[in-house]
Amino acid sequence: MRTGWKAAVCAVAIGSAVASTAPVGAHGPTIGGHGNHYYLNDKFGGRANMELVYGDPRDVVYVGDWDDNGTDTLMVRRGNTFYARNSLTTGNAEVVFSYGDPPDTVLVGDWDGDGRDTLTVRRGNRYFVKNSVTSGVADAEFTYGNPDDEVLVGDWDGDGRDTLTVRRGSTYYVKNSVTTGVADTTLVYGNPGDIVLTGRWSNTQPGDTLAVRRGNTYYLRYTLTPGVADVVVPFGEPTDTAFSGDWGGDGQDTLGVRRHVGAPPPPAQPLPPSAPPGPAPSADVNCDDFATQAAAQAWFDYWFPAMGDVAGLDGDDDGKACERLP
Ligand SMILES: [Ca+2]
Ligand SMILES: [Ca+2]
Ligand SMILES: [Ca+2]
Ligand SMILES: [Ca+2]
Repeated sequence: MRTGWKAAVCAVAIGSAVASTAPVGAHGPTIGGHGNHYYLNDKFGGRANMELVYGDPRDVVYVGDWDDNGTDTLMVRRGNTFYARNSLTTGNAEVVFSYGDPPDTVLVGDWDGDGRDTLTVRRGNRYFVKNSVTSGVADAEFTYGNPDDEVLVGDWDGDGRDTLTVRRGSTYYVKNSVTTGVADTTLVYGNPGDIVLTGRWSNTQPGDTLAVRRGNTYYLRYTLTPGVADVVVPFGEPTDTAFSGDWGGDGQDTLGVRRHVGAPPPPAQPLPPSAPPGPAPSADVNCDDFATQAAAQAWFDYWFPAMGDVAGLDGDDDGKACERLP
């Protein structure tokens, strides 16, 4: 992974100091927040027993099991290019691929139950499912809920496949297939403003359930039913961004936090109003896509603030793209 890139999407911070109820979990949307230090615990201990640094502080980050080894790891996104690492250690990306368009919302899940997490692109209430972490067109498409609905991803019925739940306040509309149609079950849980995490918190439960976060205290429920928490655990700091995943590969999801260490990162720079002629930004672009060095340079200068040298046009890092072109 190259350093110094800035994500095109400014992520939403989650924490007690920030009024956000975005769902975070072992699977689902971006985990939000900022910082490139991650503190995990593969049990429900109060303190982290795994620490790593990955990507840049402003990166958009997702959690999933990209290689079907049972362990969830991190993936950062820059535009429509995704950089996944398969171990929970500091280091470079091991898998790089492009999917969708830079403004797309994506969700992580194991949609076909093969053990491997992949992406679904969301556009409003339309979902485009892809069952491999490779570039290419969607494998399936469906519609669920309303365009502005908050969605959670999980294996609610324990059949090994992840599906969607739409959340409206404290009501959850659970669907157990990635097909167009109405909810299979409906659940009322917690308060409308709660920060909710999803996961399989105990090996006694068949599938994923909910947890509510208040400050740095987590209230875990082992069934998708109304009621009080089965376990209450502390973790991290109230200002951390929290998420969940199976860090040890034992089938149980536990907690992790994302934290910024050091001076605040510079704000993400918005793109100028219009793009120069050229292809959409991705790792598939190369110097042969441009007739002149000036054309390549204009394209490079436009996309660099948001996406870095996404196409690798400036191999020697001197700021000049495709110097071999006329
Ligand atoms: Ca894995
Ligand atoms: Ca899969
Ligand atoms: Ca399922
Ligand atoms: Ca685990």
